[in-house]
Amino acid sequence: MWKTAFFFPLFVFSTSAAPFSPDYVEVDVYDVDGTLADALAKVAEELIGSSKNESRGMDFEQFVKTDKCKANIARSCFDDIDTNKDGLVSQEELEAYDRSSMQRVQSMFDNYLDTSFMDADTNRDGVVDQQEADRFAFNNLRVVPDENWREAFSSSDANEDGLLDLTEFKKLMNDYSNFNVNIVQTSDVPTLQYDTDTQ
Ligand SMILES: [Ca+2]
Ligand SMILES: [Ca+2]
Repeated sequence: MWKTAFFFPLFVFSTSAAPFSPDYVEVDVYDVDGTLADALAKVAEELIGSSKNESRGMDFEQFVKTDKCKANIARSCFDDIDTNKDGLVSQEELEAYDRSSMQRVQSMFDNYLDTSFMDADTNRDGVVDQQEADRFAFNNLRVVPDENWREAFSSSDANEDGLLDLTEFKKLMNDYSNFNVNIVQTSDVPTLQYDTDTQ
């Protein structure tokens, strides 16, 4: 019976490391029990260990290749996404980042809608009437306030009082492009002012 431990080098190529940069793993072929099965189990353990990085996420080099962020900001982008600071970007971290990016965009859009509502409500009575909406369409959205636009207005007026509160106005802003509205052509605009009083 072999009693002397016998070592041999085993090269394990880690998929997350740079190409052809082997990890050196020392394996005792005959461990305390002297069985090859145990030694192989140990090898398997090492291999699983070395592939763990792959399931835990991308390192910086792999991240750059995904073009998730522009090259000049890739480093700070990577650090932002890597919230647990383990030097890897996991699927969960990527999803969390995408969610927060979406929220940022959504909140910018919400702010834009709030500001638009204030711009549209020129008499400051807290609602946008047809005339205010028409003026806003022409001056701010470059949309012709024709029957298509007015149809969009009516369809957003949930309580059918002829006025849009903030919620109804937001619906109009989200939906009006589905009503085949016409875009103001530059030749149609002798002046940037549109005044429904003269209509
Ligand atoms: Ca108003
Ligand atoms: Ca209404």
